[in-house]
Amino acid sequence: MRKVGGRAAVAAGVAVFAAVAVAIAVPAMADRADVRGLSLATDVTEVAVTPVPCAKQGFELRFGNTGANEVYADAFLEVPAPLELSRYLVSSYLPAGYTLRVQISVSAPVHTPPGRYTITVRGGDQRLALAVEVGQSPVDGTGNLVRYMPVSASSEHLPLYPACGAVDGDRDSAHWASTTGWNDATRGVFPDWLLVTFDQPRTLGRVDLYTLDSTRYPASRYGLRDWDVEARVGGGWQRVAQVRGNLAGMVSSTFPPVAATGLRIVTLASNEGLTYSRVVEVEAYAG
Ligand SMILES: [Ca+2]
Repeated sequence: MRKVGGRAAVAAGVAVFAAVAVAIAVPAMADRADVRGLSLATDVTEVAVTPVPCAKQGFELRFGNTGANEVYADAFLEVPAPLELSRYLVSSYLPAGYTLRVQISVSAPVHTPPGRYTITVRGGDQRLALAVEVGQSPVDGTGNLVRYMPVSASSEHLPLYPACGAVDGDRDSAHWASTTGWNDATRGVFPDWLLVTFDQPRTLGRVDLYTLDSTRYPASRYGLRDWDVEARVGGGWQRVAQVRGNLAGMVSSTFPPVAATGLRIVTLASNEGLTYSRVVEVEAYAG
């Protein structure tokens, strides 16, 4: 089980409240007085999870204070690996009678064993269990080797431009700014990188990169200009292709096939005065 420690409540009001609690001899629970009257609930009784990057799935946590006094309270969330949650701690001031609503996303990497898992949430003396049903991993039928694979980046401009948007199967630049493409978060700073990790060595011979290119945002202004394509071979990175001076929306790089455990796009310059790296989709094929 993943365990994530939370910070202790440190607000002065809590300290005073705790002192009162000790004075009236509530045994060994300094925050006991604060947690009475907390409530935990979710908007669904089960979360269905498809094990792919960027899948939009989760639940709403409702963390309430049904007591008569305001409190500072923590809710701790746990989920068994390899599942992941967008948050493991919800820490908030809760006025009397107030219910905080927080959206929690649930994700699982490709090849997570299908089946039932349980998310547990603890808040004060309350405990809640939420069932998660992980479905079968999808299979790509197009030969695209990076589809559904784990992806990360040097930085991400969140929430609208996550790295996983670059391998979600959507090449359409008209969908830009809706999580279907990656944009880094270090304006004016290069290089940036986008990394795909394979579950086993894959033979790579071609990489297609779709940079931002729409009527509103033409590649000649907003697209990537210079980048390297790198393959991880035998534990080290090899540059297998380089692109310079690009003005097009898509560039297909072909190279002698290599058995790779990873693919990395190292971005060196964009056409818009070196501001951001923008990748709508990356695809990789055997040849
Ligand atoms: Ca995409």
